[in-house]
Amino acid sequence: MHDYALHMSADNGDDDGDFGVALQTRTRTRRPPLYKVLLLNDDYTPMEFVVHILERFFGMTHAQAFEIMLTVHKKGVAVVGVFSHEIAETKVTQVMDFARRHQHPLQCTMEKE
Ligand code: TYC
Repeated sequence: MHDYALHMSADNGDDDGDFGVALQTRTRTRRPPLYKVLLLNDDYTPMEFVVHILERFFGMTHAQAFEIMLTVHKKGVAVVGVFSHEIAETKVTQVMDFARRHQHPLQCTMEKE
């Protein structure tokens, strides 16, 4: 009729001292990499246009935007923000599309931090 005896030594009863506690391996959680968004200088894009971009897409105040724009103008390049890969890509696309629509040669790129 019943066949309990067949299972007595298997891994189900407590006959083998196994209380069924699962073993957990430590999983290393890694923070996702961050990306710097860079704005590059050129000789043609108007200063006010760059200031507008920094206000519009990077949430800077007019004073902050003017300061960063001047840094790019003098040094050739500046980091305008640090973001996740997806957000950085979106910022670069927004800036490049906006500059192209206004026929300015402004360049914006991203690089891993
Ligand atoms: N150099 C430009 C000018 O003199 C201004 C400028 C600043 C252009 C920053 C691009 O990312 C830039 N009109």
